[in-house]
Amino acid sequence: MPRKQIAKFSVQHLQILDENGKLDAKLEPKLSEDELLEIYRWMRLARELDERMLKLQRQGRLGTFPPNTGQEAISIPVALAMQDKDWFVGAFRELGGRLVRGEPLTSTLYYYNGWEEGNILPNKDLRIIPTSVVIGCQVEHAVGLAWASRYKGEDSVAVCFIGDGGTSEGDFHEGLNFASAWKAPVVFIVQNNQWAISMPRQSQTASGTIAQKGIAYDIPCLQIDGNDPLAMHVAITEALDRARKGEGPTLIEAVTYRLMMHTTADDPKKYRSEEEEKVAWKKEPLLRFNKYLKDKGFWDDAKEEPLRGEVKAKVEDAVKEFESPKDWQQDDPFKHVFGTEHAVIAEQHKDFLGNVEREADHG
Ligand SMILES: Cc1ncc(C[n+]2csc(CCOP(=O)(O)OP(=O)(O)O)c2C)c(N)n1
Ligand SMILES: [Mg+2]
Repeated sequence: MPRKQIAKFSVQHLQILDENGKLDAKLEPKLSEDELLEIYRWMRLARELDERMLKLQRQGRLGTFPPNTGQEAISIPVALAMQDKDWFVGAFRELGGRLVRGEPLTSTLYYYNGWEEGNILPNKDLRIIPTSVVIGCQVEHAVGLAWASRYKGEDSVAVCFIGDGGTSEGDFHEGLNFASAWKAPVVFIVQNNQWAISMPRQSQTASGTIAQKGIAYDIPCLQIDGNDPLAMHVAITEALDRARKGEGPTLIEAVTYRLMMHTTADDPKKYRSEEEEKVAWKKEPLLRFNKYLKDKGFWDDAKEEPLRGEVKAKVEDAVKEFESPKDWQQDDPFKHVFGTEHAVIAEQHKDFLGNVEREADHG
């Protein structure tokens, strides 16, 4: 018997706004002036907070953190397209999206100063899962939330973010497999920023695209320019719609670049060229979105200045609050591990207080 072809696959790439801010008008989504400006304002705020955090860290006023600069065009349009009942399940480079969802600016400052209080949301109905530093485990959380939502007839979608490196983890594959087999209402967004600490994308995986990792699980997949907020808007709108219609998960690979260090604890000059960074800075999302808004007549330099002042003031207020005296107790985190009492946690809590007492006795 001759061999016959039984399956054929392809992966599409979507870019609407190119790196020079040039628009493909045929693909432009129908967003109003207000909606477009809202995206831009959140992007500016996230950038300002990220840049300020780097200064604070360098001054010894904040702990180690992973900068988000350059990845604003991904989580912000996503969060704006989501509904309140949807779940936002991030890793650690979704600062803008977290702010859009209602996380206070101070949360990220507390969290990266080692204070668990950064994980307490101002409103318990906010569906934002805490930052996941453990690479990949958030995928299972997202799929579980999505499946639970379906089971309870809630009609909510879980949106899960992961990095390019994270797609090499078993958790990623187990999550995709389950989500597809059970048609769970979940959207997977891979922020392919070309680096996993010092490991370049091409050494991380032999897959030609990361989007194609969905094909093995029969998950519709799409690669987009992750520095293009319009492409991200279109991709997430389609994916949320598919999930809500009961058609199951989507995998979106958003191609971007980690413009800064992995975390403030490393120096990228040791493992990548400055030339590569220079090329990437020319493609960054704020530059091109600013140009697009100006071309549409929605923006100009006279509007830019007050916006910069406004976001600076918001960040300044958050820093003041972050550095104001706190009456938090050092054993408070034990009270938030579970919603209810738990025997093992109670025992650890007791041990901890015993240690604190012994240390105090020894001066
Ligand atoms: C399970 C696990 N393994 C290893 C690490 C150490 N680690 C932290 S970040 C990182 C690389 C992540 O790369 P990627 O998924 O591309 O995300 P990015 O940092 O680029 O956003 C690694 C290996 C970890 N936090 N968790
Ligand atoms: Mg990465």
